[in-house]
Amino acid sequence: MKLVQLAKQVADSQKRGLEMDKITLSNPELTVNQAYEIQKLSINETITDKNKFIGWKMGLTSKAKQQQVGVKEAIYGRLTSSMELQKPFLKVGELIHPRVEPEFAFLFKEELKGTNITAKDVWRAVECVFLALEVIDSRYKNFSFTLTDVVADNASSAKILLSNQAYSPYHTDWAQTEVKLYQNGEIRKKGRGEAVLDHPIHSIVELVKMIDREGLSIQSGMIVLVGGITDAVSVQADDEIVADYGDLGKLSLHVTS
Ligand code: OOG
Ligand code: MG
Repeated sequence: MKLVQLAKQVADSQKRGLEMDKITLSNPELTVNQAYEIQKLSINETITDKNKFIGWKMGLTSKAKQQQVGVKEAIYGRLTSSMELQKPFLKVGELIHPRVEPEFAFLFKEELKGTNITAKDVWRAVECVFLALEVIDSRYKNFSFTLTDVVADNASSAKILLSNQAYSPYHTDWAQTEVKLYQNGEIRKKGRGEAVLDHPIHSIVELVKMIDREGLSIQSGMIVLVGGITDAVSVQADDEIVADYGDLGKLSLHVTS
């Protein structure tokens, strides 16, 4: 099957919130690079004046996340403005089997590109850091996929929630920052920033190198999610999710039907 057709199929499943079979079942010969092409085509199809391309996400940058889904490689996905929750409410009716995970998001004031980039270059380009919750929702049945499948499905991206407060990149040591994830008052997950490639800054370095293969960059004004610090929890209507980042504050998400 042509990549364009597969991209349409994925875009349709994302738009309508309908689960689908893994695309590798009917297309076992698909490569990871072709999956990134499908990702690009399917997301480009959704871009309009109202739904802008706002940045990137890294995924599977922590052991906890890799183990949860059985894929042992970091991946990236594309973020668009319609994914951003402006209020801390998540409607699950539009989604298939949503999961929530705690993250950090970096906002950039300068472009970053190329394969020679180092952590030093990244620090210079960061404007600020947000606490973030990512809602992922694989379009594949049973949240089960191979590396190729999940890349084509835009790394399971669904929604993102950023903290109201933005922090200076030098406010704290992001590797030592601990987050506890609560669901209905019960602690479900716990982790430190260092779970993400020893320090979340490394996730940005990896992203810049990876998107260079497509000739793309992090542009000034874009945000980047660095990847789940802990693995994700499944959520349903009426759940109250709280990510407690200690001194940095809390991020809450109210789940509705
Ligand atoms: C893939 C997306 C992974 C992360 O932060 O690791 C991701 C998935 O778990 O479905 O967003
Ligand atoms: Mg994530």
